[in-house]
Parts: sequence; C-alpha cells; structure tokens
Amino acid sequence: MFSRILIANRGEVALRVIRAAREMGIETVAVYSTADRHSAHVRLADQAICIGRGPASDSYLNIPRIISAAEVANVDAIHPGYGFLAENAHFAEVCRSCNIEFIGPSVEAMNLLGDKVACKQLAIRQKVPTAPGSKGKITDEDDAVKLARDIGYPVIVKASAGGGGRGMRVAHNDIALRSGIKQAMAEAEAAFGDASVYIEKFIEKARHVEVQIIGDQHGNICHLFERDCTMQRRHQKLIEEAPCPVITEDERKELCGAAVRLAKAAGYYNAGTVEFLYDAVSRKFYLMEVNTRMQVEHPVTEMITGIDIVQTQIRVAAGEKLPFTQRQVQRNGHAIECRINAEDPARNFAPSPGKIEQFDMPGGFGVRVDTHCHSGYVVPPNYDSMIAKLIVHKPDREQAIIAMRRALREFRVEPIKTTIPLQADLMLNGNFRRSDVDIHFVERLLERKPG
Ligand code: MV4
Repeated sequence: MFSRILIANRGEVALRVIRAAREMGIETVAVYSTADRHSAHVRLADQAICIGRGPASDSYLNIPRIISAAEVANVDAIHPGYGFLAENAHFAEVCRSCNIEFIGPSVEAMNLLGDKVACKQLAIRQKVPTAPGSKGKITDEDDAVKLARDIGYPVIVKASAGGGGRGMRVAHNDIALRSGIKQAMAEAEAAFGDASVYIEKFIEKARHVEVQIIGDQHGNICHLFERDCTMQRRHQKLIEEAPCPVITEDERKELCGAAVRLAKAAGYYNAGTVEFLYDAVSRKFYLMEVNTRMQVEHPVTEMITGIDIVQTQIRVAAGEKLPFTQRQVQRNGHAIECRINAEDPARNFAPSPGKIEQFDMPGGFGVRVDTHCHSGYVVPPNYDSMIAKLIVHKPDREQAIIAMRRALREFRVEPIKTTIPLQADLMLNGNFRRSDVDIHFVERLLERKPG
C-alpha cells in the first residue's frame, strides 16, 4: 500500500480523499492556491504545499507545480479528485513517467474512452446499445445530411473530444445540420484542438442513468448499480439518486451488465461511470459517455452499497485486488443527494461567492453532509460554486424525500444565496415525487416560474 499520497484538488473532495486515506494509514499531502490558504483541506492534511495564485491555471491545473510538490513531498501517488486534472491523460502520463502512481485508469484507457467516437465503436462491438448515427467521425457534410434523413431528424452533432455537454448541437433539418456541423467543429477545434464530430439520433425525452463501475489491475470489474441524475439544469446536476426509481430489475441487470462489458473491453481499472440516456417510453437505453474518474455523486452509491468507493479506488491503484465479488455487492434502500451551490436561483443561478456568516448543517439518522465550509468561511470566486453535498439514505424513496426535505429546511447558509430553496421546492414537486421527469424537466419548470 502507498505510504503517502498527494491530493491534487480542493474543497469537499479533497477532504473526502484525505479522510479515506487517513483511515488506511496513508499520509496525506494537500496542495493549495493562495485563494485557499484558509481552507479546511490545508489544515486536515498532514502536510500542505502552496502551489500558486487563485486562478486554477496557476495552481490546481498547473501540472509542473503539482509534480514539483509531489517530488518535494516524496509521495507515492496522486489522487486527482474530480474536475481539474482528473480526466487529463497527459497529466496521468507525466505522473507515471515521474514514478508517481496516478490514482486512476491506465493512460491508454483514458485516451480510448475520452475519444467519444472510439468509445462508441467499442460499445457497438460489445453490443452495448448506442443511438443510431454516423459510423465514425463525419468527414463530409453531404454524407451527414443523407445519414440524418435516413435516421430521421432531430439529430445531435457531438464533438468526439467533448463530453459533459460541451460542443453539442441539435438539428431539426438539413440547413440547421450543415450549420450545426460547422459550429460544432469550430467549437471543438478551439476547445479541444480536435475538430472531429459525429452525429446521432437525438433522443428527445430521456433520463440520465449512469452505472458506477470499479475495476482492479487484475482484470476484475464490478458494477455498484446505477444512479439517476435526470434532475439537472444546463448540464449541472442538482439532485442525484440511487437506485434509478423507474427501471425494472431485468433492465438493471442489462444496463449494469452492458457497463461492465464496455469497461472490460477497454481494459479499465479504477472507479468509473458509464452514462446512458434512458427513454422511459420505449424503455430503451443508449450509451452517452464514460467518465474515467470518481464523480461528485458517488456518495449515493456508497450509501446503498456500503462500499467506500474512494478507499477501494486507492486499493486498486496500489495493485490490490477488488475486495469483493459482484455477488457480494448488494444494495439497500434509497439515497438522494442535493448539490448545494453558492448560486442565486432567483437571478439565473448567478454565482454568489463571499463570506458565510452562518453555516448550520443538518444531521440525524441517515443524513450525511460532505462539505469544506463552516461559519466564517469565504467562498472564493475562482472555482466552481458547489459548497456542500447533502446526502440522505432511507429504506425507500418516499422516506428519503421526506428526510431530504427536512434536512434542507435545517440547513442554514447566510447571507450568501444558495440552491437550497429550489431543492426544497423540488422535494415537494409532484413530477419529481412520481419521478415523472426527463433531463429537460428543471429547465422547463424554471421557464414557467421565473424566480
Ligand atoms: C444526447 C441527448 C439526446 N440524444 N444524445 C448531454 C451531455 C453529453 N453527455 C451528451 N448529452 C446528451 N446527449 C442523444 N443521442 C441529450 C443529451 C443531453 C443531456 C443528457 C444528460 C443530461 C442532460 C442533458 C441535457 C441536454 C442534452
């Protein structure tokens, strides 16, 4: 096992990783920017190294500085958390060339799955369901138009190097498709240095259902069941839950099995997530993409399976075998997570950084709060706006919703604005309670009732 690891991240995820490591007897090294000098991860780690100024490009995204800190502290491994460098294959390569383990998958698996066209082609070979579309990347606009007429509009143009909703265009006719391809290609070239795009049938009324997987370096891969992340706005998830409330046990088997097949074919190890669109009307699912990192919403899976995903991830990175078999992975009850963001829902979710004078967290049976915040903490404007995750775990979904509503009402964050009031309202929303929602539900709701 590792003796010492560096956490190349900040905020609640840095705390999550430090705590997991400490329970395993591993020393922890935090890195921080000057904007985070008073942050909890700096105090909680055994050692902390300042790596630069507030802007992420000077600190949490700065590979030479992070590697220098890792060399100075003499760590065995780096945990990237999520965001920042977590899915940067170049960073993983630099770590390993410096003899520092990157707590993640192989560089080859990151490159393969990070290329959406290559990932989809692998999925098709593995009989993992995908949306009808182009065989590979689009090389000719006229061919794309012919194909789109063939599969039927609307179609979606996606950047091969994209993901998480970046570099996409929906087209309802030939003219829109031609301009969509041009725009998506220009956007992809500027954002990723790779203009490759592909098209597929646009699935109109879908849910976002994703499978948690974890694999070791000995070829063992298990799924830890699925999460439903349909409650989102502009690709920012607001509420996540596990299990998905609308699929049957047979569908669950198929979905989770497909995710494991794809991961195995990619030679995957580490924690990962295989994302699907699920059409609740036709009851079909379609692969979207694979995320090669631990995710923000991992706690709902931890709550229903009792498995510490971060500790397991560290174990497999150190070369240990998975400490459980698929049969030993059992699920229990229902978990819901609300991501609490320092944003003002009444002002189109404008960031609301600043000093938190009062920060009173909820508690009680089945309530978990993952946060780095406290009364007196100043939310810096430099980073993403998530300040806490509130997770509840109860025997069934109805009880989880009641507990979440109660916990949200207990949560006091003053005077900055947060998403808490919106999430408290959503717990009472009839569509949410029946889970009669799709990925556009929150946006439609907010359009109807501004503020
Ligand atoms: C789609 C889709 C509909 N049809 N693909 C969004 C993020 C990226 N993972 C792919 N995304 C989508 N791909 C097909 N063929 C709709 C989306 C999409 C979406 C997916 C999940 C959650 C929220 C979303 C919001 C807008 C679009």
